[in-house]
Amino acid sequence: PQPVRLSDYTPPAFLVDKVELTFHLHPTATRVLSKIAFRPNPAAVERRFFLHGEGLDLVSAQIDGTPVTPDITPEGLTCTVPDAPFTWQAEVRISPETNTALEGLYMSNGMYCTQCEAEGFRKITYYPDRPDVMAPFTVRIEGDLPVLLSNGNPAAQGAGWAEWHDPWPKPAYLFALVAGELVATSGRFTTCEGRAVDLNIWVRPADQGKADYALDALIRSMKWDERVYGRAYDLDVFNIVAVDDFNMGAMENKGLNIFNARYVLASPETATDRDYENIERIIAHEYFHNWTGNRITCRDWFQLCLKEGLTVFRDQQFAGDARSHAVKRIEDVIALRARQFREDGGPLAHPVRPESYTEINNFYTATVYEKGAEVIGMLRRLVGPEGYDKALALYFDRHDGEAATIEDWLKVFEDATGRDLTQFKRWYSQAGTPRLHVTDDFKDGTYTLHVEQETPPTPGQPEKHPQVIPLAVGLLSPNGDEVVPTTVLELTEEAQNFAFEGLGARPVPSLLRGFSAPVILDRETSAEERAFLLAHDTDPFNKWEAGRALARDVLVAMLAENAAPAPAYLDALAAMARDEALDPAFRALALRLPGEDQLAEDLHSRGQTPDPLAIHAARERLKTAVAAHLGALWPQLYDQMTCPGAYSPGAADAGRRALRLTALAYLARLDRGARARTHFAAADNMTDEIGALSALLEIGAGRDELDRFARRWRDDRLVMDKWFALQVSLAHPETAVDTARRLTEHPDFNWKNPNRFRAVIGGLTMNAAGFHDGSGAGYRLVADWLIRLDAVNPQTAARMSTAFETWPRLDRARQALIRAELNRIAAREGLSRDMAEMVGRLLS
Ligand code: DPP
Ligand code: ZN
Repeated sequence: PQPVRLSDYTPPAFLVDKVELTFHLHPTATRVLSKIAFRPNPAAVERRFFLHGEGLDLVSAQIDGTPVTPDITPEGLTCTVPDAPFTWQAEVRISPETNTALEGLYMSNGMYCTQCEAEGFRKITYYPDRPDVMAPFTVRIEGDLPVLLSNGNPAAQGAGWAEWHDPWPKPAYLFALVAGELVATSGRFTTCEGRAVDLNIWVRPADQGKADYALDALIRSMKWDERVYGRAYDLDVFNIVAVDDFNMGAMENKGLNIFNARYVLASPETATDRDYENIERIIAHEYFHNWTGNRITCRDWFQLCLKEGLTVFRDQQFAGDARSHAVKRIEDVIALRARQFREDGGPLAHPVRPESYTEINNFYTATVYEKGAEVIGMLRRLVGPEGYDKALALYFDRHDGEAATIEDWLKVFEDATGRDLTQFKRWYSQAGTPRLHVTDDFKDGTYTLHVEQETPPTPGQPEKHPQVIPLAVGLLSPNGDEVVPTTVLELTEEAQNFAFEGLGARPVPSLLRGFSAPVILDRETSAEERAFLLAHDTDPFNKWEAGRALARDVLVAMLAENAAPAPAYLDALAAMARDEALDPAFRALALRLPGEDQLAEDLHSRGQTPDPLAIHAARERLKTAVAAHLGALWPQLYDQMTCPGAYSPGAADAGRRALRLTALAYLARLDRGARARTHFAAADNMTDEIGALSALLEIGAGRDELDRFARRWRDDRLVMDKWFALQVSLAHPETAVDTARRLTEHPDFNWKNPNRFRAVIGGLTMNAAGFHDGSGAGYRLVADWLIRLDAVNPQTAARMSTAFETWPRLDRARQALIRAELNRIAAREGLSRDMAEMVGRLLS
């Protein structure tokens, strides 16, 4: 298939004024009747009538009531039409039950549901399936199921049928339909505009009672968007449905969000603090899309970051307000580095706004989402919070009801603030993570920072140009006082100097505060300076960053010289862990060592070839040394960090549990898991249960506990996903591949369920040392399963192929092993477009 290019965009030939759909549901023979009012688009450059359609069985078609016989291809149909408004009618037949790709209309455990973003609607009926064609939809569903849902407001219903009307013009990717035996957790919300909205979270009867937290998160999201962005909800009902088989996290269909069940269902016994946090974040994310995505949508899929970057930025703001901004920022940056920096540094690097794709599903990436959000954070920092608010108000005002572009978005900022964003726009077109090289000097009371920026070449982009980089800086005096509070320096050139005058002594710089730009900071500095910043920095992000850099340097030295961990680091860590002025959640984060994959990346960026097994071994040694050095502190923290009263998933208690379980994990290295076993046996919530089990698995224990866990949770799919994932991801490197293989033979390994597949196969790819086993057995197992899954669910299979994106940084032998597996996949007959594009990019 030919790639689609941004530069080839042309406006649609026909616009749609109205869509009426009727569904006669049947597992293998659903009939879909469509009646669509088309009119020629005055802005069109050509007049060809083309409707997308894939895998549809066309029963009949009419134009203005007269039967027609269109020309049908695998991608859609064409037909001669009047050069004036006309009505298209068609009947197609589809088979939801055999739709294993989980795109279009499919069935999940007897329930009908849909996923149309990006291009799934064309698997439901013939339609101009592109986001710049927006229309109001009326939907009638006929089916022998108690709950029948679609977008918009309920219009009428009776036994075995229901009608829905969505007055807001929308692109087809926001269409949704659900039919099943479902029960609702309901609430009501009155908007600031006085609209009473019925809220329902629909789950299977067996999951009743597990949607209270999701409902609470939804109400808080609605309030927050009114208060912070002035955006109110615009329909009389808001429905959310939890589905077991789902390729992604969730989907923002207008008025009918569909969620992967793992991001809706929670009870203290079955969900961890992390699950609660994810539910809160994703409920908010999908709700916020109602304005940033639905009311204002994307002109074409190249503009995906327009809705996703902005909506991630908004959900991050929301979560920071609901919890702790400092802790949230640190967690977001850990994730950004782990996923986006990794992507940006490898063969899959692409700009936040890509310029071509073969399969758009392959571009729902960390770069589009997370780097897209960072770009908005930088914009806000550059124009200030008030400038940002003015620009956003103008954006909603000017583009409501439209399908917009990144150019529209930036123009709004230029018009609202008067700032020229020509150079800033490079953040959308240039791939790769910029590196900042910083040196400094001090003379006659003047401290000068010399900053150079450089972005390495990425596929298709050999040459890079300087970007606008907001560099937030503070200066500390040698006694620890802040002498220059946070100041934002604006880098625009390849090399620039910034002087600070009138200082009494050489200051210690705190650079890139709050991680003010998604860049890699290179600066030679001493362990003493890092320890100083860990102790004194007033910027919580940089305080954490100093500790992380110290840990990384210690690990790099341990790897190079087989050295013992530097005592200065261990002492600094102990002081921090003991500091009761610090938030427990922050302390837990600071006690977490950099991940193995992160260390591999750090070594690679220093020009070394990482050895995954050596990294694992060094990190284990450091953990044991930290455990021993801070010895008596662990039982103290364990005793202090209890949470009196009933379980609450709020940030305060979750932070205490995180610190307590960190202490428990270190303690397990000293008492061979004795305390962890007691803790597991006494646990009355899933956070404690998983925390204790992880602590045991990490030291090679926990067999009995795993068995007990399985007996207890056998019937709970989401909890059992944890059981599958944990034992693979925490397996000893030598047994990881065998553990994964054994679990694929488990009777409950339902590999067509994306969550279960990700638990086992994804769990293996997350066990860095196990996955990269020198024999290549890990690569082979993952490739075997990707081939198998690709035949039934290309989207999820292609997504997981990113596990191989780090091959260029590995040693020759591993490179050859991975390339052989990728070539083996590439040579398969009948490979999906999704997977073919991914392996092609990975190998290029
Ligand atoms: N648009 C969805 C989301 O990011 C993904 N399909 O929320
Ligand atoms: Zn989204």
